[in-house]
This record gives sequence, structure tokens and C-alpha cells, in this order.
Amino acid sequence: MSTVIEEIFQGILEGDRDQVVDGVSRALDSKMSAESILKEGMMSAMAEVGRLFEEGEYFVPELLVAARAMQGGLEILKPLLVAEDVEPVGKIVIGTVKGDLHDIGKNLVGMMLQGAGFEVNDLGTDVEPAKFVEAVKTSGAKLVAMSALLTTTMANMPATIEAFNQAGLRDQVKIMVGGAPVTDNFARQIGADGYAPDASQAAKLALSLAV
Ligand code: B1M
Repeated sequence: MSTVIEEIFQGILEGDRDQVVDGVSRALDSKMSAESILKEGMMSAMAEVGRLFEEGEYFVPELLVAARAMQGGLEILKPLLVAEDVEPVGKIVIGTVKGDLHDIGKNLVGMMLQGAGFEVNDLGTDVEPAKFVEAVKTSGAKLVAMSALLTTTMANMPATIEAFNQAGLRDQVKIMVGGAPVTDNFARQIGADGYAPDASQAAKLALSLAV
């Protein structure tokens, strides 16, 4: 691991937003790609934070400061991941399902979708099924992306699909799902139209569903 990547990694582990922001800026100055900074420095650090939490070394406050530091780095990378001045290829509604407050992965997916040319309507976190339906009605979006990070909140994915059924809109939208506990098999079981394991594959999937 290069020194600057190590600094970004440590900055996230220690919840030091300034160190992450500074490290990401310097890594970009030294011509590292946004993708490698994201993967090697930031996502690997978040995985380590999760491991430390699982082992009882970290608690929720450490998760929160790590997330804040990660968001600081993402703000700098965002312009490089998001395409500007391109004709939208379609509209997509995205959100983290009801009961779930995790938004870093969902935000990354949103950025990649924007990078792929989608107009993204981000509903945020803890999104009720009815709010997804309402957003599709008002925006006319043909695609919906749901994120869940907890095994307990995954159940709100089929509940949201059911809300589209109830509203008579299921045939008019393609629904894709993702997030750490979500699998391709789960996506099929709940009747989603697609599953993506990470943000760049989510953008590819959205493009294939949009045609
Ligand atoms: Co929480 N948390 N957390 N947490 N947290 C996890 C998810 C956990 C795995 C940690 C652990 O135990 N190892 C665990 C879940 C266990 C489980 O359900 N199996 C957990 C827990 C238990 C909890 C609480 C219950 C803790 C508590 O209160 N006791 C609590 C729940 C709160 C709630 O949501 N109601 C909680 C709270 C939090 C914070 C709020 C403190 C914070 C989130 C802050 C924020 O998001 N703004 C937090 C964090 C930071 C984590 C970990 C450490 C990191 C998550 C993250 O941002 N990863 C996480 C451990 C881990 O993931 N290893 C953990 C980086 C991100 C880039 O990856 O989100 O996976 P990810 O997104 C990826 C892919 O999954 C995919 O693409 C992304 C980029 O490649 N993807 C999609 C995501 N969404 C997609 C949608 C798509 C497609 C792909 O649509 C098509």
C-alpha cells in the first residue's frame, strides 16, 4: 500500500475526516485514479471498520466517525465519478429501504448512475415503500434502485415491490436491489428485475434495464 493510501485508510479507521480529505486530494494530485483511491484506500478501510465492530473493538460512535471521514473523501471524488453535461439516459429513483440508515454504498451507487448518465432522484435513507411509489408517480422514472445493509431491513425490499404491485405500477418499472447482505438469489426470490454487487455493476445493470 502506498503511503498516501495508507494515510487515507488510517484516517477512516480513526475517523479523521481532515486526514482523509487531505490524503484523497494528494492522491489525486499524484495522478492516482479515483477508482483505486476508492477501492484500496476507502472501501477496504470501511470493511476493516466493519470487522473491528464485529469483533467488539469498535462501537457505533466509531462507525459514525468513520462514515463521516469516508463521506469527506467521497465529496472530493464525486466530480470525477459523476458525468456532467450529458443528455440523461433515463430517470432513476434510489433509496435505502425503511428502517435502514446506511447510505454510503447507496450514495456511491447514485454517483455511478449519474456517471452513467442517469438523472438520479435520491430519496435518502429509511424510505417507506409508499415513498418509492410516490416518487415514481411524480417523476415518471422507469427504474428503481433499493439498498439495504441489514439482514433485518432486507424484508422491506419485497414490501416495496408489493407496494408497486398494489399501486398497479409494477409493470411500468424495473426494480434493482443491492447492498452487503443482498444476493442474486434473494433478488430473484423477491421478484426484483436485477441485482448488482457493487456500484459500477449497478450502473451497468441500470443501463441494461433501461433499454
Ligand atoms: Co452499521 N452495520 N449498523 N452502521 N455498518 C453494518 C452493515 C454491519 C455489517 C457491521 C457488522 O456487524 N460487521 C452490521 C449489519 C449486520 C447484519 O445485519 N447482518 C451493522 C449493524 C449491526 C448496525 C447497527 C444495528 C448497529 C447498532 O446500532 N447496534 C446500526 C443500524 C442502524 C440502522 O440502519 N437502523 C448501524 C449503524 C451504522 C452507522 C449509522 C453508525 C454507520 C452508517 C453511516 C452511514 O451510512 N452514513 C454504520 C456503518 C458505517 C457500517 C459499516 C461499518 C460500513 C458500511 C459502509 O458504508 N460500507 C458496515 C460493515 C461493513 O459493511 N463491512 C455496517 C462501505 C460501502 C461502500 O459499502 O454499503 O456495502 P456498502 O455498498 C456497496 C455494495 O453493498 C453495493 O455497492 C456499494 C459500493 O460498491 N450496494 C448496492 C449498496 N447498495 C446498493 C444498491 C444497489 C446495488 C448495489 O442497487 C441496485
